[in-house]
Amino acid sequence: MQLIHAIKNTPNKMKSNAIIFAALSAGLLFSCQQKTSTKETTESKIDSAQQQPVPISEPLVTHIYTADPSAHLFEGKIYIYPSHDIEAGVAENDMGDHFDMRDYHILSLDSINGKATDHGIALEIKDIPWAGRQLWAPDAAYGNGKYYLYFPAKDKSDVFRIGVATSTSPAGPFKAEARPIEGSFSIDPAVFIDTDGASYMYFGGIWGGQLQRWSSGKYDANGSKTDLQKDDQPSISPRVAKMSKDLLHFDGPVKEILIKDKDGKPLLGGDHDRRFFEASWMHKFNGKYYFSYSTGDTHFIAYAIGESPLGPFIYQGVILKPVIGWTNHHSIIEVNGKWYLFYHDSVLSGGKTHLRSVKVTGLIHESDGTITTIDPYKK
Ligand code: FUB
Repeated sequence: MQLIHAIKNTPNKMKSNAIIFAALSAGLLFSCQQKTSTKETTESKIDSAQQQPVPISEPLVTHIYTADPSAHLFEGKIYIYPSHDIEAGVAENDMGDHFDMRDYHILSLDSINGKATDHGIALEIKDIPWAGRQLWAPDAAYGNGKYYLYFPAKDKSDVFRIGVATSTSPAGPFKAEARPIEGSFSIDPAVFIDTDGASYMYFGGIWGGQLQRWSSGKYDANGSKTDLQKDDQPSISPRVAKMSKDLLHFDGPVKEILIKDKDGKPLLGGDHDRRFFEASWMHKFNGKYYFSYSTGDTHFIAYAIGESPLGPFIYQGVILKPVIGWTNHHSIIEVNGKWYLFYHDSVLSGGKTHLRSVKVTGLIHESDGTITTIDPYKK
């Protein structure tokens, strides 16, 4: 794992991806088309030929690339709402232009160890009236007898907004609303419905997710491409908005989420190992609110615990160590009394940043409420 850790704090996505890819490849090229068992092929090749990390889990599907999994239990099955990664031929850069996804496929599992079903195209960019490009990490919710698919996309002015589409089935197809959610911006929506029925959307992502360009409350097209470059100031905050009962709108203002250290001090912009980057998720365990997220350029899934869904949250530690590939993204759900982490990595594509595969593994809450850190590779 030294090679993965060596990329920490690398300011350029391309550089770090090249290092990971070099570590993994050296004669190793996995194809999405390969017909042999992925488990056998991946493990035996990595293990015997290169002494490279052996994954703890295998892709849920191998006929397409999938990423950013948001998992939910609907109608007695596990539904997974992922990004659908494609080789679009767009050069890699720090703004994430190479993530040029154009549709969503929804996956389902009858049981956690079952075979995944791909339900086909659920929504396409051409059917979203306001969208210009880049369908990034989605989420879903159920309410009012309907299913809701929430998704980020750049609008026709190249500004990320968050849209919503509805369906009578968890597998879609989904019909998009004519306009993005009013007041929405940036990426990675995660909708959490609390035990009292109140619903919240967590969202935001820096760098390609453009959150750093909203610091004045308005979009600054000439704003920074990465951080705010203020390492000694509180880091950029993820956002939360209460949702209306129809789950189609924000009900009230967008608020900033405060993540503090155990001394009560806000995490700073220069604290790349702990500060928020993208990929929000919320789960509730033993009455406490667990806000989890990716640290982006340091590649961790980290978590912080709070007493309210609106925060503040106190940083606790790492849920998932870095994966092969640049991005780290996840969701956490409970199935039949056990907890699971859905995540992705780029092993199947030979380390390509923009060609990822969704996976699942068990997650443990310790008796003190902390979460056991997961290493996605056996060595
Ligand atoms: O898939 C595109 C972007 O990569 C997501 O929106 C981020 O969370 C990262 O996984």
